[in-house]
Amino acid sequence: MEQTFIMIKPDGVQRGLVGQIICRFEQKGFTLKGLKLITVDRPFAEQHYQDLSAKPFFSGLVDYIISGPVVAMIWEGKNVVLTGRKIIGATNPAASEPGTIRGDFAIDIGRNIIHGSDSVESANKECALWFPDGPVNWQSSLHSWIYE
Ligand code: RTP
Repeated sequence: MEQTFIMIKPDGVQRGLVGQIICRFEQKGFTLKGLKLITVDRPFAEQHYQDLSAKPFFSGLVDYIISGPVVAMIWEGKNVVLTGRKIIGATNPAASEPGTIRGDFAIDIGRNIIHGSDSVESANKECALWFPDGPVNWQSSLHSWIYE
């Protein structure tokens, strides 16, 4: 089953949105396979965002991500990478639809409260980077009530 990496950024944690964000993924039917509250250092944040290292906003983005604890998660489910991105909404909250996490809770692109992997390939890389010991191996008893 597909997995994705989701991170509640420092602003989401500071604003007390952790519960509401987790709730949206749970309500959809996805399964939580990894969860930790962690403050990362600059080299780790630079590694996570290495594909964006040439962007003008890169150092501000890294400052933002290391500014406080983040909630790192692995979520599992059918099409969870793409559906997770839809639940999160567009990168710029100004363009995010109401009903999405960024559309409901954020205003500025540089304070958009959550990250979600943008492809299965990035998801696998990011899950391995943040959870080197792998996901928690458990099977939800709801499986047959969610999938036909
Ligand atoms: P994320 O990686 O955080 O899920 O966001 P994303 O795929 O939707 O967007 P991406 O292009 O990968 O950008 C990563 C994060 O960088 C910040 N950003 N700032 N100032 C700017 O123009 C700008 N553009 C992007 C955002 O926090 C974005 O989520």
